[in-house]
Amino acid sequence: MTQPQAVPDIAALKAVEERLRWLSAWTIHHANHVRDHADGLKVGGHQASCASMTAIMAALYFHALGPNDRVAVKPHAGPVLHAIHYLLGIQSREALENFRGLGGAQSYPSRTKDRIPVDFSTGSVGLGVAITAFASLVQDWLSAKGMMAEEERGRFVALVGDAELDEGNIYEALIEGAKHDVRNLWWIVDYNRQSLDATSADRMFERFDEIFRACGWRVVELRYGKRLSTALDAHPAVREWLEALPNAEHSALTYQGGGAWRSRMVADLGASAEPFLADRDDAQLAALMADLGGHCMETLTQAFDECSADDVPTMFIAWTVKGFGLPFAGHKDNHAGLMNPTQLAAFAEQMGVAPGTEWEPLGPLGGNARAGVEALLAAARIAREKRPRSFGRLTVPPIPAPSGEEQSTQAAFGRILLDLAKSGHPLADRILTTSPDVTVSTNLGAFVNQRGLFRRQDLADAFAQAKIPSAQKWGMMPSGQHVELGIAENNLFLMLAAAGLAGDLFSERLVPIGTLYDPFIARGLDALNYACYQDARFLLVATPSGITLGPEGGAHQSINPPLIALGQPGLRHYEPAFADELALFIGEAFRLIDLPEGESTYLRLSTRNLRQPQRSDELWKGDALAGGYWLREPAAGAEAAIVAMGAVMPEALAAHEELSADLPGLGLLNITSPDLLHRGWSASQAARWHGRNEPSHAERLLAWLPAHAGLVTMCDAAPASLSWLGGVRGQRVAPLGVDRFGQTGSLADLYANYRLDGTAITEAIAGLLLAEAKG
Ligand SMILES: Cc1ncc(C[n+]2csc(CCOP(=O)(O)OP(=O)(O)O)c2C)c(N)n1
Ligand SMILES: [Mg+2]
Repeated sequence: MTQPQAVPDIAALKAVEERLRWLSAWTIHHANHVRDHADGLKVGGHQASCASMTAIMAALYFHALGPNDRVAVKPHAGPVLHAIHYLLGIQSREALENFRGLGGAQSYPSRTKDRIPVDFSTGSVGLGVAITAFASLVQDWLSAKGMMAEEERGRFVALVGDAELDEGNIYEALIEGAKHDVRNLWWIVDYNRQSLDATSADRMFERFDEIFRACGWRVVELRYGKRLSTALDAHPAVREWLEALPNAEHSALTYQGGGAWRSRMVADLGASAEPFLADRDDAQLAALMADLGGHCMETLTQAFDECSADDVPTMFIAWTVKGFGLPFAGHKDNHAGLMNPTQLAAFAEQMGVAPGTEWEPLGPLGGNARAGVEALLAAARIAREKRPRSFGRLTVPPIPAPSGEEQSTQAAFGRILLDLAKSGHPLADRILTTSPDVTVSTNLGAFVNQRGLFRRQDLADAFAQAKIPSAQKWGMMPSGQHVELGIAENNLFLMLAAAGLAGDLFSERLVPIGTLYDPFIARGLDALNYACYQDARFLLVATPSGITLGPEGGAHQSINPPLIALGQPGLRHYEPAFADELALFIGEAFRLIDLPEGESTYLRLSTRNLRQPQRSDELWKGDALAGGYWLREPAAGAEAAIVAMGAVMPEALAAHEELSADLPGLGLLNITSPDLLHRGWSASQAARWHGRNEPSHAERLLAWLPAHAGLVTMCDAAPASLSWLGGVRGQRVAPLGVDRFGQTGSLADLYANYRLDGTAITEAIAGLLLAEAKG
């Protein structure tokens, strides 16, 4: 896997760095100052954040990276990534001219929206860093099973902002990675000591290395470039002074330039500064003081070469200047700073770019310099073309519903996975299960007993060896399929994101299944959104859910996840009431994982045992997959219907039976996915504007009832999950659901308390009919 490194052509790499610095700054400038934007909205971009990284990225992409290596680029250095691909001939001038415009290069690198190969989308800081650890773990999982050849393995690199290091999810991933002995990771910190608002706090300064070392990482600090390092070696007093300088002052002096450095050194060091300052004019002094490790090509290439031979996870702390070489270098307000046209013109002149040649990839380079750069571009080993996505590899076996008169969806889930594990079907070998310390309590245990826990080296189950009876086999092995995580839900979603991108990253589609308690989805919400944004494909099983958890605890009762799912693109919510529905949805979720136009699935399950329905046909299935079906069909002209979802179905059925005596023809609509119904409803309205007039599934279902009919919607979740159904045909709604924080209690007590019982349904229907009579 490790690549023999060519001797770096430092001059050519420096020339590439200058091209990247120019092109990234120009792309942003063009979007803000040259292109028309009639709406007057700020376009923005981060010239300073880019300039801080151009040397690091030149050294990486044109020297250190191998063809299998994958990189998560700090979001605000996106223009540098585009500039790299522009030099390589993969990015078009048109896309750069349209930077941050519709269809143009995206503000932040996007796997799905950019035309260049983006290994990991970034944007929400911290997540791009952490996902590399999980991608590396997935690589180990695949190769331990012979699904990946040794020579296909790569390294996972994250380019990290120093303020990004404040994101807690990085440390959750660091800890999880250490437990799994994760390797082949490079996290390269652009240590410019500036954040968005200001300069970074000094107190954490030089502490990060200790944290990483404690987790088994190698830390390589690239503090000074060769020239500055040599100069400081000769002047230890200056070195000592410089190293005691607070971040804010260092940045301010960098911004002020050589004259300020000089007077400050004289003021602080007196005569001992003189030998250091002699023979250097202000411009030379400023350049010397900015010769930090992250800008020195010799330092960078040497450090990368030295760490290329092994797979030890490595943190590089590359000291840099934010806005290196730009007029606002070091200024604390430079994060979103843009050069004005005059400054840009001066910068262009300094970079040798003649007016009218701004988009020339190699610009002013001539003669030997051009030849050297062309040779570098030709030799760049990182994959250059966007890889095709890998779909259509899985055959989904039939998923039979577990038998049993009374079942909970959670228990049925465990049995379905167990049956799959035992079936020997090839799909089962591609299932990667994962859970943040709730494997047993979410019923994944039986699958894990069959298929084992993943670990690169065997680790026997000490309890089993000692013959202590236990329902759980906890043996770990390379062939194990379950990745047990610590209790950090962010990590669960990052793991699902990485495994859900296995088809794209490693050309091996996996079936990732993650379980957690429904309320804790909120804990990892940004990471879940991040996974969906990248179009990672997985199955998320959330259980237990709602107040139906009963005595097990108010704090664990989830209320709003169906609403979260309703607003989350790329994630389909199904909430089955019965085991056969669940089996249907699991099969569908597997198909969706492997379809180009598919998506991920979220199943909201319950621990409540429900009497299973007797089915006389399979007609319900199509409707259930589309979001809902009539469990009890209404009679023509029925005045009302109960519209219920999930675990509260027994109350709905009982109320239906009781009320039918007085209200013959009362319907009971079983909602299996408010998410799909809503999507279909709004999509069909949009389609009408394009001349297509197809009623949505929600419209078709509700068209069984007259427009004046009333709906009692009920779910063990926020009532708004279903109450919107009244808007579909203008039918009146009495919404039942949970709109207060829950508490412990027996189901009967809780349902009565939260108005999810038969009495509440009867009252709600009476209210609707009364209102209709009055109206
Ligand atoms: C989760 C999240 N919070 C806030 C932001 C807004 N933001 C973008 S960059 C940034 C500061 C980054 O500083 P640093 O990581 O040091 O990067 P630099 O630009 O200095 O290289 C912030 C707060 C974000 N993108 N993501
Ligand atoms: Mg910074």
